[in-house]
Order: sequence, then structure tokens, then C-alpha cells
Amino acid sequence: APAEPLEEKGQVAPYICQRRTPLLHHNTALTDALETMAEEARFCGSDVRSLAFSRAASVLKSLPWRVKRIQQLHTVPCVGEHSQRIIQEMLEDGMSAEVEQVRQSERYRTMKLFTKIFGVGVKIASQWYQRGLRTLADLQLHQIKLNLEQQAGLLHYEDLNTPVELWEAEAISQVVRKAVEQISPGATVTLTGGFRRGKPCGHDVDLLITHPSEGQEMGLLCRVISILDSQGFLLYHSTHRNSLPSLEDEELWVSDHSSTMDHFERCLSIFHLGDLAGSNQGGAGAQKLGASTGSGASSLWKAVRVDLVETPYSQFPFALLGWTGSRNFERDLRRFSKHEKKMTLNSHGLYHLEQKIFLPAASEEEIFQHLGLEYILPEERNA
Ligand code: DCP
Ligand code: MG
Repeated sequence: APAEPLEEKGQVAPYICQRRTPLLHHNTALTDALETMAEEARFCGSDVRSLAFSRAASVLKSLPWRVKRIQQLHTVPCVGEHSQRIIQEMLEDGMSAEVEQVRQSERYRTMKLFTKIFGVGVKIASQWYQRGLRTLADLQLHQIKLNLEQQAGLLHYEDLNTPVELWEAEAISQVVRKAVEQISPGATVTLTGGFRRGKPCGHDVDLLITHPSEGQEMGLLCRVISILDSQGFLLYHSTHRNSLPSLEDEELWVSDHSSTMDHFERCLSIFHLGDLAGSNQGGAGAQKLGASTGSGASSLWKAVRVDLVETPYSQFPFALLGWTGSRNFERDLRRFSKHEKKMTLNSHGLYHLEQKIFLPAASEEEIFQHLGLEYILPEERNA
């Protein structure tokens, strides 16, 4: 029999940001099961439990070998008792009865259905479930009040839950780039989020807008939105005018929310991506074929969620690092910074809490250097 892979005996680092986590890995069946458990825990409001399953899934994604026996995990961090039980079931029976039970449960299925509406989180979905609602039609039947975001989410439910492909993300980036260049030559648009990590598809398109002359980016997002809107590209948009606070204000860096804060101007939008069938009829302004709610298979256009963020150039590397994800990777980067380095990291900067100084950076590589971490490529951040 072939010897056990050497890697198996190697140490697995405890923080996600110390590990390389590729998109394609060797333990997909196990991580799918654990992620279902993490999602179920989140639906129950048990964030701690959810995080534990999520961390276990993340560590399995980073292993360069396939787990065949539970004993192989004894030296691997972050795999708790409950996760081990699930893994053992999977290894022995090829499936886990507990996970299957979750997947088939009415609560899990309903929560999944509702939280897939843009603008609906666990809290609201949970309230609806408790009121006895089970289908999207029930929302109308019970005359549930929806805000504008949720109304748009419901209207475009099918499209918004159809994966966005890379070429679609690139087409949208190009449309935004054109609008940006029209207003402010030299300004840049960067595709980030899952696509930057090499994912072939995603649930939305995350774009960062900046300008190499500091200050030139101010007001850019607002004007871009108005151009895109006038061109008929926006089905929905809402801008969060977060006035950028002074980063010199120490409170920002010591508060509980300091590491999750994101004060950039940000626009949540739904794009009208036209001409999917290569037809030139009407372009962006084309009417959707088929039913007026949702989208028929014959549609020539598609609704796509797009997040636009405006950032000052000096903060761009931090914003890029913060928006590239994955969420698990980000969470551990911040945890590592705080607990191992006494620093606060967020999408605006890096602050040393004891020396009370900012650590500027011109690239993501420099941020990793400040933290004493080996550089991890975006493609290796798929935790
Ligand atoms: N992010 C953040 N703060 C927010 C929103 C997002 O720090 N308020 C970060 C974490 C995410 C990244 O930005 O990893 C992009 O968010 P998405 O939800 O779009 O996640 P992904 O792009 O990784 O996934 P998907 O491919 O499903 O879009
Ligand atoms: Mg995304």
C-alpha cells in the first residue's frame, strides 16, 4: 500500500490566514455536510455553533489530501466533537443521517427559501416561519410588508439566485469602467469578491472604485450611479452614504466593531444585464420576455446583484484585502491581527493598538508583511 502522504504528518496552522485554501480541494463531500450544519446553526441564531462547523469545513478545504479515516484528523485543529461525529458518519456510511435530516426539515428548507430573497436575513425569515409562512406566495397571501430592497429581491428572485458567471461579471465591470472613465479619467474599477479568488461563478459582483490622486474619488460613485441609471442599467439601487470618519479617531480602532467597520460609500444595486442571447434588440433597455414576475427561461436579459464601493487610494489595498474574502478568511485575518499582533485590521487600514500608530501599505503583500504572515494569493483564500 502507498505510504501516507507526508503532508498528513505536517502541522496545520490554527488560523485560516496562515493556510492556503484552494477553490478545488479533496474533501468536498465532507465540507458540504459541515457547511449545511453551519447554515442550519445560523438559521437557529447559534452563531458560535455555526462558526465551529464553518471553521471545521475551512480546515478540511486546506488539506492537500483526502480524509479517509477520522484518526487522520487528530492533529488537525478546529475540528470539534460534533464535526468529528458528522465526518465519521460520512466516512462510514457515505452520508450523514443528521445532515440529511436537516436538509429535509421544513424549517431549514423554508429558511433557505426566504433568506435567498435579497434583503432578507435570518431574523426576518425566522419571524415569517414562526407566523406559519412557507412559500414565496405566502408572503403575498399574508400581505407581508416588504421594504424596497426586499420587493426588488422578490421580483427578481429567480435571476438573483441563478449564479453570476465570470463573463457576466466582466461585462458588468466593463460597463462600470466606461461610466467611471467618462467622469474621471484615470479612475479604476477592480473586480473583487469571489471572482478575484478564481471562482467561476458567484452570487453577486463586487467592484471597487478608486482614483490614484487621493481625493479625486470623492463623489465618483454617486455620479457613476446616475450615469448607469440614465443608461437604463439599474433595476434597483440604494446608496449608503457613509461619511468617511477621520481614521485618527482612536475610538474607531478600539471599539468592538472596529474590525468589521466599513465606512466607504457603497451602493447595493441590481443590474439589468442585457443582450444575453446575443440579440441587439434594445440592448440594455430591452423588455423581459415571459412572466413579469421573475424571469422566464426565454429572457434575453438577466438581473444581477452588484455591489459598488468607492475608496480613497491610500486605503485601497486594505479595501481590496477586505473585499476579496472569503468571509472565513477575513474573519481570521482580523482575529489573528487582534490576538496575535495587537493590531486592528479593517477595510480602511491597520492600526497598532499599543504603539498607537497606523501601518500604511501600498499593496496587499505589505499588509501581510506588517502582520508577519506569508503572502496568501487571492486564489488561496477560498476558506
Ligand atoms: N465583505 C465585507 N463586508 C461587507 C460585505 C462583504 O467585508 N459588508 C467582504 C467579505 C466577502 C467579500 O467582501 O468575502 C465579498 O462579499 P460577498 O458576499 O459577495 O462574498 P463572495 O464574493 O466571497 O461570494 P459570492 O461568490 O457568493 O459573491
Ligand atoms: Mg461576491
